[in-house]
Amino acid sequence: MSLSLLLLLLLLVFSSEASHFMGTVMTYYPKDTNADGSVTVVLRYKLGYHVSCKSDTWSCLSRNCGTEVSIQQNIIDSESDDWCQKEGISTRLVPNNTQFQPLLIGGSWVTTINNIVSWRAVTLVELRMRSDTSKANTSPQTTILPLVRVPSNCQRDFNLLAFDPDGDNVQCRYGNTSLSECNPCTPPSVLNLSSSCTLSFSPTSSSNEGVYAVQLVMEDFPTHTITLTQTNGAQEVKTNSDALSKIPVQFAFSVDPEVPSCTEGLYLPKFLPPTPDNRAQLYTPVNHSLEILIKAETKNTTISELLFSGPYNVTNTTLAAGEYILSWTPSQNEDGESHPICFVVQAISSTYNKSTTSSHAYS
Ligand SMILES: *[C@@H]1O[C@H](CO)[C@@H](O)[C@H](O)[C@H]1NC(C)=O
Ligand SMILES: *[C@@H]1O[C@H](CO)[C@@H](O)[C@H](O)[C@H]1NC(C)=O
Ligand SMILES: *[C@@H]1O[C@H](CO)[C@@H](O)[C@H](O)[C@H]1NC(C)=O
Ligand SMILES: *[C@@H]1O[C@H](CO)[C@@H](O)[C@H](O)[C@H]1NC(C)=O
Ligand SMILES: *[C@@H]1O[C@H](CO)[C@@H](O)[C@H](O)[C@H]1NC(C)=O
Ligand SMILES: *[C@@H]1O[C@H](CO)[C@@H](O)[C@H](O)[C@H]1NC(C)=O
Ligand SMILES: CC(=O)N[C@H]1CO[C@H](CO)[C@@H](O)[C@@H]1O
Ligand SMILES: CC(=O)N[C@H]1CO[C@H](CO)[C@@H](O)[C@@H]1O
Repeated sequence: MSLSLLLLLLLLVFSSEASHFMGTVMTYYPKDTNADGSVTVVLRYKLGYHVSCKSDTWSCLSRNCGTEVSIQQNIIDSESDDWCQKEGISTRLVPNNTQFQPLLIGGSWVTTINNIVSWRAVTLVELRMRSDTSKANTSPQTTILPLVRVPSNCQRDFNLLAFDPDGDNVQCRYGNTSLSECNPCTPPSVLNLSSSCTLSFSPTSSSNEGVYAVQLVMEDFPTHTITLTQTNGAQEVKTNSDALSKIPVQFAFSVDPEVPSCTEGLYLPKFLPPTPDNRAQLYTPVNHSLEILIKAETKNTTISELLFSGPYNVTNTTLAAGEYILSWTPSQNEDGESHPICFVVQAISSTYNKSTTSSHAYS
């Protein structure tokens, strides 16, 4: 393979210095509700950037996001010359359980192919007490890599991680420009989205190759009618067609040059046992390390690396080409929580310079 040619190809795609944003995801977990009605909530977000990680912080759309008790940002993983992804963990104390909306605004996306002007993402944090669980609502849990790839000639379905700790029904839709959920929200022409959070790509002509911005909104719907109760006693009924919270799921999607074969295991990596199934749920007690063994093979390309997104402190170990271990040890303050992890294995060849296949797992 030729690294210089590969870099050239990428430089053509990402031409502008200032255009570096490669998406975001935010999820939240409520912690304690205090005697005075104030609530502690942990917001976790991912920020994706082209080449190297930058610093950006979320602001507040609805002005009642409370006070930030602690904040930390750490780099999760990066792919040389392509992307870097950070995780931010912001613990906030809000005076009551009224809804609030964290907002992320900034400069340019890494691509302008679908006419995105600048980045914008909004989360709706719902913390009112649910009648079914007697707890504050938790958002859907998901994560994604900053850059997802597909060869232009291959049919692929991407089943995004979509898990809800409250047992709610999780649905996806594209962001809506009139709701100011992105700026603007133009969906990529090359993808079809199902409400169950599957993105389908159909083979397309090479003229559609390039990097697209995908700006989704993920929402949780109760499976039956529930009541939400505010600190001051006010109540609201939510049926199974009312979204409770909403989170942004934004990433770059690259339609790459075609491969000679779309069969997994030839040019595109194929996962082998004991790699966990997509959307598998794994369990580990606090202070015990969870190890995910990943194996993949290709016949006509060389596996180059494992790329992942998940909580900071997930570590990867390379056992051999195509054999990796991801490990993660949850801490005491993550007890009882679910955290999303996703990964892809990437391969390189002289005829087809880059390819990925993806899978996802939970813990
Ligand atoms: C909740 O707190 C916000 C300030 O953060 C305040 O504006 C609002 O009136 C309070 N709501 C209730 C129901 O107490
Ligand atoms: C976007 O939101 C507006 C305002 O709520 C609504 O009227 C419209 O139907 C939504 N568009 C889509 C595509 O859902
Ligand atoms: C999306 O779905 C429509 C209708 O099923 C189909 O005609 C179209 O080719 C699909 N587009 C993509 C990019 O998969
Ligand atoms: C986990 O480890 C921490 C620090 O070592 C300790 O304080 C805590 O009690 C441990 N929790 C459990 C459930 O073992
Ligand atoms: C893949 O490589 C094998 C040899 O390992 C070769 O026989 C086969 O033709 C190649 N397949 C394609 C689609 O190029
Ligand atoms: C990462 O692990 C270190 C050492 O176990 C711990 O002190 C730190 O709090 C962890 N950070 C996060 C964000 O989980
Ligand atoms: C699809 C693609 O860009 N292929 C290029 C990969 O690199 C080789 C050189 O090693 C080029 O010849 C291919 O065109
Ligand atoms: C984020 C992380 O831990 N990445 C490491 C994965 O493994 C490769 C090879 O062992 C390292 O180079 C990365 O730093």
